[in-house]
Amino acid sequence: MKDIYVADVVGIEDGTEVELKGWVHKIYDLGKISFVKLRDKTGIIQIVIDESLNVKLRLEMCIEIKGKKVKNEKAPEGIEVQVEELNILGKTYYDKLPFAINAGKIKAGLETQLDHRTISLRAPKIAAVFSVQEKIAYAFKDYLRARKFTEVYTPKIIAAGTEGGSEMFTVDYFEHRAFLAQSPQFYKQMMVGSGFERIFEVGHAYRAELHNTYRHLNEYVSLDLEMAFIEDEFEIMDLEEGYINYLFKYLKIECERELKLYDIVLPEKVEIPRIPLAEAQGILLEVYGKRSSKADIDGEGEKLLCQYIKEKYNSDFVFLTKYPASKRPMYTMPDDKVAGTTKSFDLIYKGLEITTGGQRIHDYEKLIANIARMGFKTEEFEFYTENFRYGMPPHGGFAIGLERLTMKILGLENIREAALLPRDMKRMTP
Ligand code: AMO
Repeated sequence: MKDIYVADVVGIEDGTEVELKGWVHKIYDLGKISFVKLRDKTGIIQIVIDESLNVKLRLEMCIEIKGKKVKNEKAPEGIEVQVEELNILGKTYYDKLPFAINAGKIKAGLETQLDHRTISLRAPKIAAVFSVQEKIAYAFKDYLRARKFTEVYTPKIIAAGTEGGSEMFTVDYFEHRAFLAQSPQFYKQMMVGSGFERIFEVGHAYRAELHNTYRHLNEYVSLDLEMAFIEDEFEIMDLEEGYINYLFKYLKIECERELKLYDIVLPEKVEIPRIPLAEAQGILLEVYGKRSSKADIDGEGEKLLCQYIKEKYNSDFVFLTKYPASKRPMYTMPDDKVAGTTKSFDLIYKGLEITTGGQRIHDYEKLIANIARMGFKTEEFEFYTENFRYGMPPHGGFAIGLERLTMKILGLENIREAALLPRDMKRMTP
């Protein structure tokens, strides 16, 4: 077993014997003596190997060493380990590494890096993306647990789509046709009605979208929540704004090293402007001469709008509210105050939609009428609507795309960089 990690060595008294295990990151062979960088999940440390040990190291070998921690002003962090014993735990079997991972930025293109994902992930800067991502999900759970939310795990093999008929992967399920869940939408609402009141789920979602873009994946991780007894969709936006503030504070403490690697300074406080979609479309037309389709803002529009919001409100985020009913799924609560609109919203962050949310229809008869109005067969949704016959509380929720949030926090250009093992139209391996 491993007791000490590289990052722990800084705090250990000079002259102490340490045992470390990790990978050979870099080798400077000076003949009589070699300076080697040893890497583990917490960092990189210089180790000094005398030729008398008679070992032939190669990059990425997995090794264990025993040695003395000593000060050396010339070494990174001012410390190194003088090796007394070295064992090779994992040999290497390559002619040439697919690309160098010890020279700062990887020079290979993204597709090549993804072809060899287990190698590119060894580069500390790439691995840092996933430390941040893990903390984003962790903070989501922490924030919600402190507010009486319960974590649930809902099925990903489902009988009917939630977000409209298209974009679903089909699965042979014995003698039936099933689908991969586009979202836990129905189940999160059902669980709220079953008495959980407040639930969240961090799980995979599947979209058979024919989009091979910088912002689409065919499998992504969704940070979902649903909450009962709300007054309106603004409470849901308050909750999300609270999470973003909690998250940024948390990342500043927990991911200081990772944020530094990406040169990211997160704001101290986030206050998110809330603008009805129609007003945002007006701004785009007036300020940028950009026309939008009737019910939406396209990718370019999202970017321009964020530029405007940044200049006017100094915010990287904006909530777009009051989406037209024609653009929202059948579970969305209509807004009776503004004809044709709904109590739903999107959250745009640095020019990219990262969230959809809103209040849902909780009245059984209204929901059935809406399902029928949208041209669906109500009997196919009985498994979902049944609960609504037995007293459904007013409720709402939202979902954040984990990879999109990670990507925007770290300033990455392509969503695939924020997916551990991305699935897109052209990629099913590794
Ligand atoms: P929506 O379909 O807008 O809403 O999805 C919610 C969020 O999930 C992320 N997302 C994606 N990320 C990567 N690749 C994709 N192909 C992809 N599709 C969606 C985005 C998006 O904002 N049930 C509703 C949520 C709700 O109302 O609670 C839903 O799924 O960040």
